[in-house]
Amino acid sequence: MKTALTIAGSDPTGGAGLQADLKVFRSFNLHGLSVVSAVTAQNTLGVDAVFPVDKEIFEKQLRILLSDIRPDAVKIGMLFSKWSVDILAEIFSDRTFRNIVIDPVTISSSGMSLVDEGTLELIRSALFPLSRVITPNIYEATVLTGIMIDEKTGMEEAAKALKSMGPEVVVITGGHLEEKAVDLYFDGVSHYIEGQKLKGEYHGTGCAFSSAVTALLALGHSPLESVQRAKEFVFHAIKKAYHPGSGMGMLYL
Ligand code: PXL
Repeated sequence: MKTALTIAGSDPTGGAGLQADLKVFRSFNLHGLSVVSAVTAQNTLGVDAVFPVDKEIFEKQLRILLSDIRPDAVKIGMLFSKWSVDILAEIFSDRTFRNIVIDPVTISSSGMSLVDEGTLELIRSALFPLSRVITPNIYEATVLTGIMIDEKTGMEEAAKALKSMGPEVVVITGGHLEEKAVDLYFDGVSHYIEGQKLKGEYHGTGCAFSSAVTALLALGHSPLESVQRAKEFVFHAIKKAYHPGSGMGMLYL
């Protein structure tokens, strides 16, 4: 069985973070591995608190796991602390891990910051060059590039700037054009991936998308095919979403 690793925060609701990633990996028939970077306290109404794990706990989990199992793909989600980026940069610096997907998480849907000051900049400079695919949403792409994204031209300009930071492929999610959901896949050439827009507020769509891309890369698909299929997976997961709490809906993963 192929394996995929998520390095991410814990979300007790199971809607985002490593719990969601593991469910997605299982949906694609992979064995999921997980290393926790931070523990959040949250419910479907929002994130209440973020507790990064100690440096030693983070590093030990990774080194012991990787000394035994070599994942076919790795997803990097929420990393709160700058030192966690340094540890990952060192571990992955030998470039023997090709399928690294980075979801540059910044804030929760409810507006809580999920990164310490300076962490995102460090992810950009130290981890983007080691990655195969990065999956910022429009907001994250704006923060990372300083480019205002209001329409297609802004999205392409930001994608070019992000690609120059080192990843093989940039996917900017969450665009809207004429009532359609439009993501931009950029590997030097732009491919627009259109989908139907669905109403409602759902938790963890970014996590589910990036972990589905990771799963599909682990299975040997090309980045473009992985992104197209991941988008379809999330669309169906949203269509079958449900509400276990009084706040945001949970995807059917
Ligand atoms: O969706 C971003 C995200 C990632 N990781 C964790 C989260 C959230 C959003 O709440 O809680 C652990």
